[in-house]
Amino acid sequence: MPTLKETLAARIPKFRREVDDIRHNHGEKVIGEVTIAQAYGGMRGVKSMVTETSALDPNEGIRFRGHTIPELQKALPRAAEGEEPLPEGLFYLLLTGDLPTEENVAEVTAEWQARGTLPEYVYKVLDALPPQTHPMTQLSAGIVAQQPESVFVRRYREGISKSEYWEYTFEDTMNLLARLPALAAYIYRRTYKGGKIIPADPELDWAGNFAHMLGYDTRMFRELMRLYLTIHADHEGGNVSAHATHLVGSTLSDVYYSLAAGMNGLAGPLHGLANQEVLRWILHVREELGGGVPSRQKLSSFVWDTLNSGRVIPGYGHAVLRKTDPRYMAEREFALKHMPDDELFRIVSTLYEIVPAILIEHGKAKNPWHNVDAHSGVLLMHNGMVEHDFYTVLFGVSRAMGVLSSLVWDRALGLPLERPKSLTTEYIKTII
Ligand code: AMX
Repeated sequence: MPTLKETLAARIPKFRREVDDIRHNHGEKVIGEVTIAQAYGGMRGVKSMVTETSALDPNEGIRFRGHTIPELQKALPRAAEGEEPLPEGLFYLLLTGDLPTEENVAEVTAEWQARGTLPEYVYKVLDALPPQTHPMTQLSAGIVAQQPESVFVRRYREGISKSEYWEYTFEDTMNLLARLPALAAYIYRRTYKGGKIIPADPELDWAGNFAHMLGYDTRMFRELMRLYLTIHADHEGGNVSAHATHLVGSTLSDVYYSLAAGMNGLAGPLHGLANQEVLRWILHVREELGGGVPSRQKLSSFVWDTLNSGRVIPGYGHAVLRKTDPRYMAEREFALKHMPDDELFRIVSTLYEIVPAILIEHGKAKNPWHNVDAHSGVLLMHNGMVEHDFYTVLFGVSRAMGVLSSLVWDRALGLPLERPKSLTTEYIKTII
């Protein structure tokens, strides 16, 4: 069986030729136009970059290399004890475009186990931060602190050909992904559990071992991590964490600098931090309505009160999606299977039934449907992980797989420094 790196090495020259041909022979073809509204408005919908690993359809949701989440739940290899896909399999798919076999996945698991030890000095860097430092700050610091490990930087200094860049970016990617669970678990343990490290279990898969190092040794939590880390991995190229990683990477900054940039973007409340905001709102709903599972009627008036006071309903709406997020549905199915009677899940479930109709009647949100963040928090709460500030770190560990797979391809295709043109309002006034 060819290794993951050999499979990639075989794919790259052919795809490089295809892309070179497209750029050379069709480079002048127009793929879109940009309006003043888009230039001021966060570049929404501007077609201006290429990302191979996944594509987001407004109605259907995410497809990873052409496959939907329900398809992958069936097609990706699973752990012996479980039913959820192994994230190593998704990583193999994102990187190569091929659905992996059990052996392909076992190779990634073994590689990540072998490379998974966090350098001692990273613990010291984290220990120098006050314990109340936000977990996302610690994640970013812990990633960038490992930058001296970069194989790419060492080889670049020695002088390598451009065609080899991807190989050392791949090595850095494998090392960093292998160590992320140990880093994230230490952040959790030092922030919330007195700093006692739980050593890795070499018998477990990447997500199962992560659950173990976090201190959650139940089958349900291992399964939750396998699902969670699979479905949050990628959301095409324009979202902030993907775009920031790609942008910084385009300067030939190594994966440590690039991923830290992506994680700094994920830390914003309009991006990865939304999941903790949603959970806060649901807990607030429960408290305000006197505890337990409030009736549909009570929840309905609470939702209207929130809207009438000029606030948004967290967990609903999306910049691109126009239907229920399939990641939400995967999480809902997990809850229905494992924790149907959980009180917070029942609140989420009632909101699932009543909020879209209310938002449609309210008439503002372009997408009245549920997004992924409406659900993830209650799954973690049910399993005893009550520290909301940590949730975005889990998102980050997963997202690293997608954005770093893309960075390997950026290097493989020799994509150039990113440098769009900005305009001044003075200039805009001259053209209106
Ligand atoms: N509740 C109430 N009003 C909403 C709404 C919601 N959930 N979602 C959108 N709207 C309102 C907007 O505030 C806006 O009002 P305005 O015209 O008075 O400014 C109007 O509907 C049009 O907005 P939009 O084009 O539908 O949304 P957007 O692309 O500008 O923003 C998003 C998308 C996700 C920020 C927005 O839907 C929102 O704030 N949702 C709630 C927060 C949330 O769930 N965030 C997580 C998003 C998922 C993720 O990326 N992690």
